[in-house]
Amino acid sequence: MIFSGSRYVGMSIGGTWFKKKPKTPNCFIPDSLPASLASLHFLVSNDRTLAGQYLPIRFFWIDCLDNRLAYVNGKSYMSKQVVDYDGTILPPTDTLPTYSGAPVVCDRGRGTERIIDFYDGGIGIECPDTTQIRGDCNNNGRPWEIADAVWLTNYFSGRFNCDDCDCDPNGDGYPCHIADLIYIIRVIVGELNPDELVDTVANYTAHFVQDTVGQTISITTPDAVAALYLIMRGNVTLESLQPGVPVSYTHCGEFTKAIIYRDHLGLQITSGPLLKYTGIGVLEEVQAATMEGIMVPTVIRQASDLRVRIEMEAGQDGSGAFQGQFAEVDILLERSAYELGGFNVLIGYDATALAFYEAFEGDIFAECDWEYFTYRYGPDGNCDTNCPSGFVRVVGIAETNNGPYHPSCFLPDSLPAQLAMMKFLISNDRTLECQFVHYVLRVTFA
Ligand SMILES: [Ca+2]
Ligand SMILES: [Ca+2]
Ligand SMILES: [Ca+2]
Repeated sequence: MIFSGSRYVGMSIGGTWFKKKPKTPNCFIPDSLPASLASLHFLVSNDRTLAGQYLPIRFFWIDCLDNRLAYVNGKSYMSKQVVDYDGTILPPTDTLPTYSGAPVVCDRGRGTERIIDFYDGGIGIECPDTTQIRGDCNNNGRPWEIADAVWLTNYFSGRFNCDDCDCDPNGDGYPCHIADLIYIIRVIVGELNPDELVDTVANYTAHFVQDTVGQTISITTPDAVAALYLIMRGNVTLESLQPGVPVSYTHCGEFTKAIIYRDHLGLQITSGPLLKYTGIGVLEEVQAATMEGIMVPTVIRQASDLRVRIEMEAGQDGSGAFQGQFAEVDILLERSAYELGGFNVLIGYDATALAFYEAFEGDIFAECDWEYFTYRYGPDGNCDTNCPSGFVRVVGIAETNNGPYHPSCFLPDSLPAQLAMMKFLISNDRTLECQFVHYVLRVTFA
């Protein structure tokens, strides 16, 4: 049955009525094929009974001159055969109208040859409105098929232009989560029993930090994560930094959608570097799942939140440090998206005005039970006049291999936190007197 039809005509040279600016084509066939002859735009009905159906769009013959290609010398070509959208060859008919190509009656015209293969196409409606049966993501009435896992994979890869997805194989009430994909895959391969509902969420949180300068994303998780789904705003290219665990991704509109998962080896994703990317993108959403198909809560932070400051101990408010006396300068952690494993800072100062005396552990050591602190001062490196005249290197490490003792935290509950404190003796050289003390006291990261 014909619901509607359309006719499209193109010519390489227009008729003589194109008076304004006669144009001639610069080629009659593009350098590479396939090439688009024309583009058809349709509005797809939102009738939900169409969900999951395929809507064919076919060539159609009303008379013998339909569906022809013309050669530049005027010769005209017509259909040899017609292949339908599902790959079947449509059997020729004797009469018009027909979907099956020009019938035999059309062979009478001179200068025509049957050499064209026509291939029909169409539009697949891939997005069911609702999923009634648990595990039946493609909504065809048969749950736990491989096709259901493929459907869900395609949903994550953004191959469907669908906002709606309410497929919830693991039954935790959060539809279309990466945990659902893991769950359905493991049910299909016989590793999980679909009768057991997942009615819980993991009791730990995976933290993600995007470093927009280094263009990396890292993960910190206290326990196992088997799979991740990430959405970045912006089209970026991604490379996995997790040994043996690949990333697959697609560009979907202005977003990049990525799945990080190694199915058959059961490799887990561990704390550390996760992804390297090129291009401009902002990590907007991460979903995480365990191997049991349980959802893991996630938190995203930007690495630009990391800030370390050398305190302006004197001079900023007009008060000066007294010459011949000690002054103390803090190294503060003002912002951090990371739990820290330690720090190693190299500080430069003017040794003609300041004599380094000693460095102390900052409050973070007491508050978090950090385990190692050291410092060293004096010449550092061979940079001669390019270097400051004084150096202090200050090192703190949260965890050392000292048996059952572990730090109680890697990041204090509140910031700023004091990482270290440096004590200087200020020269009593009177030529320094009344100078801007904060200039004399200038202490910088080297
Ligand atoms: Ca199904
Ligand atoms: Ca779910
Ligand atoms: Ca330890």
